[in-house]
Amino acid sequence: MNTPKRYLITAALPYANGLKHIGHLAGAYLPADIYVRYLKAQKRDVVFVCGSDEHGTAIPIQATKEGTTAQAIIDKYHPIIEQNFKDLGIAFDIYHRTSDPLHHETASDFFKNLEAKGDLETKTTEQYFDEAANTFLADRYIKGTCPSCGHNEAYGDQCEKCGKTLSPEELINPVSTLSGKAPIKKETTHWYLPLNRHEEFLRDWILKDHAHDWRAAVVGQCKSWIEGGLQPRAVTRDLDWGIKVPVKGGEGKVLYVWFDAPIGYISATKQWALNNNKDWAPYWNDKETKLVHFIGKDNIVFHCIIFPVMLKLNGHILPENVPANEFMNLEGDKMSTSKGWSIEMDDYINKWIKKENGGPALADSLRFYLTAIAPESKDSEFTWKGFQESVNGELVSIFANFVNRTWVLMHKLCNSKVPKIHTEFLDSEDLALAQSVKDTTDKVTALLEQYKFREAQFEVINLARIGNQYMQKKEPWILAKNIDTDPTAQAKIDNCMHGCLQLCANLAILVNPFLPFTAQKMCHLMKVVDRMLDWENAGKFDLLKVGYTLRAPELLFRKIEDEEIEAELAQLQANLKAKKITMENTIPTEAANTETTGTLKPEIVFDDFGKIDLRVGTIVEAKKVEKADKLLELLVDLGFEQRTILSGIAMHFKPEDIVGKQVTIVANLAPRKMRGIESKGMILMAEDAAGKLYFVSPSEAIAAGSSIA
Ligand code: B3M
Ligand code: ZN
Repeated sequence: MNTPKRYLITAALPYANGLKHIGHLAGAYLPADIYVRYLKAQKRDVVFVCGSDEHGTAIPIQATKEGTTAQAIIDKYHPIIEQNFKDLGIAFDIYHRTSDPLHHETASDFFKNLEAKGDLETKTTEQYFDEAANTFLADRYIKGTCPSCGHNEAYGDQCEKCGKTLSPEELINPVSTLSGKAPIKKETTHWYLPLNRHEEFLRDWILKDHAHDWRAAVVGQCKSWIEGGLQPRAVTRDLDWGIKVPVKGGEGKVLYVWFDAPIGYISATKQWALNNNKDWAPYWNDKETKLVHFIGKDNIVFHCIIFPVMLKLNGHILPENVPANEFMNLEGDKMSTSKGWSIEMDDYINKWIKKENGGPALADSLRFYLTAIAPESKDSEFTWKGFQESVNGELVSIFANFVNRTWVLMHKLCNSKVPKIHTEFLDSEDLALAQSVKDTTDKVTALLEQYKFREAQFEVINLARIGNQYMQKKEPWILAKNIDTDPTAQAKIDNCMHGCLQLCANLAILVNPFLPFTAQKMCHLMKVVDRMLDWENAGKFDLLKVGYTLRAPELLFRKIEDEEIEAELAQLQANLKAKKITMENTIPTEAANTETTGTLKPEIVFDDFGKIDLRVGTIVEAKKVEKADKLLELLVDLGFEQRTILSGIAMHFKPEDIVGKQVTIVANLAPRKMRGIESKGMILMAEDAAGKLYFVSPSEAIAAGSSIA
């Protein structure tokens, strides 16, 4: 493996339109930070850039919600997000912002250059225009019925119910969210990046060159984009918030946010260079730079297809890798700030870190669990119980316990000093311990180079586990009892404690990328300077000098208590309810009406309906599903059989209140497994405009299994 001359590491620029949650943290920022800390410990030349994404419709939309201006929104959230990252130990070299003049200039120049070289095309099309508001409508400003699932609050770019990507043209009965009126079509001219011209380049670069070193899911997504046929992508918008289109004919238009945002990585590097008296150019132009983008999977196409084409056209280097993560869910459901189902970084910091028994150790506790369940190859799930188990079972019982026992015993049995080695008494276990340190170092190094952070962290904890086993075998406390009778006892104690201390020093180095606050605290205990954490020291067994006095023991982590977890779970439910109420209160009346009276799903023929087998069922048993707050597990009698059906109604009904109820069942729905339980069928519910649920029941009790048609 050739060591690159320098590294430029980026983490996706978060929209400064609100607080960011721990799913974002786990998706891009934490893995990027681990990688960068590792590279810096390796003394590589590395710059880690990030910043706020302050353009796009997300910002003015939030401004409308909060009754303020777009500028006020970014000025509110940019500093909070920046501070949140700091408190969680995410150590960017610069946290820039795309509203900065330097960025406007950089993105403008970029656009002008492509335009001048003929790398962009213009095209005139008809787009939705709101006559009342006298403005073209960005995708997010148009709502209508989803052609795919019938949800009547789908946006012009996506249906949030079924997740389908849409274009405004696909919406049935579109309305403008600005005026509530149906928009008209009007001609407008835009600039396009003709991706179709670069298909061969993308095929070669991704599907050939990087088919094996990029994550399979990343290559897979790129492949389906390329094979689906690449189309020219509009890179300008009719909007007044953003970077003005800097060429003739661009009046009243701005650059598309996904055109300017990734250029933000370059502007951030420029600002970093200015701050540090360095040259930014080699980081983006020299082939010997290794560029790596850390992102979540929803950003893959922008970082692997669109931005690389832009980079190539503007004469820059291409990313060496884009280790995108899948999503992290929360307690059985997708994380979503707008729905109230999430844990904001800001909340976690206030509740856990900035509390009396909190402190930076609690930042590391979160970092630890998020890496332990990192969604590197598939979606994963954060649960508060899992957090507790992970912290108590591994950080406290294994890692902190080993360090603490070592410190306590060293003070008690070795006079608070690093004891010397008595070579004549070294045995195979002592040698094996030193070998484990070397082996773990090699493994962790290789895993980090391959972006396998989850496994790498596991290996570090495993080394502490090995330390515990070693100490358990050696039993220095038993040797201490025989010190008067056994002349070899002190020598054996010394050897054991010497080994444990050197192991601790190595643990500090290896854990540093993952748990930086802990590594600092360990340096403090060992009375060593940061330099000891240099990666080149890992694997060495003489890091702590014989005779050196060490500080008194201090606990590295505290246990997470049951009550704390219960409080968090209750809070989550409360947030969900609160959001639901505010959302209901903010839905405009017109939209609320369409929920109950308005638009229908696309027409179906009788045969479509005939495929559904609806039956009357009687609920005979109901209980909560463990770790899934929304689900009830029901046993439903259909006359000819009883079957298990899971239903997402736990927030609306108590199990004991619904036993005996007759309900409508979709009886021939393909079975689905959730939470390890197979659900066979679905219960139909009616929902009123306020979100209250009702069973659909026969008017009088009838035989279970009766069919409905
Ligand atoms: N702001 C979307 C997101 O936060 C977008 C990323 C920009 S990265 C250049 O997921
Ligand atoms: Zn839909």
